[in-house]
Amino acid sequence: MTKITKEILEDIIIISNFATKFNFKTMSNITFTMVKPEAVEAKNAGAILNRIENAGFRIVALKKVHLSASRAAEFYAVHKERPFYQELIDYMSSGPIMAAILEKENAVSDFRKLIGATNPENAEPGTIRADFAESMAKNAVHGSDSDENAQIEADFHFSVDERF
Ligand code: IDP
Ligand code: MG
Repeated sequence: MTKITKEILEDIIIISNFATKFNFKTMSNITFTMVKPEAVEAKNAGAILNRIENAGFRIVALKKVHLSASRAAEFYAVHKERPFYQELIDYMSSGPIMAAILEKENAVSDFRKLIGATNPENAEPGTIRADFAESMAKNAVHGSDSDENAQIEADFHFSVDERF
């Protein structure tokens, strides 16, 4: 058996710190999205995912899932004081969604640009919401608003062995 000297131990610590930093950097280049119920129902999920891939995002994880009201309430808990909270829960649990983790440099901000403003009337022409949203509430897609929330939202929907 090799004896673990102080030098070897120091090397192990350096390598492990590097691995943590590298992993952290890689993981911050993701965002989380959902194709919302009305867009799935309208058979726009394929077209929307195609736009996302064409914009340079890589699909790390993807699934079709029907959220229960309590799962939707938990996901949107940050909005619980807002007047549209109940409407949002009812809507997001009204039918299946497509949930996905997406990877790209500057994933969060680039994805917000790709989807456009929350209210489709204010969304830039050519954005996903400008082209597919029905209304402020039924606005076709979700996109994380920060790296931290992207991690939380990705973890909410996907286990580690569902990511590739
Ligand atoms: P975002 O999806 O662009 O980040 P948020 O302000 O985080 O917008 O709101 C979350 C979701 O809640 C929106 O995507 C939309 O579906 C819904 N929502 C936001 N504002 C309203 C509203 O005034 N009426 C109804 N639904 C709304
Ligand atoms: Mg938001």
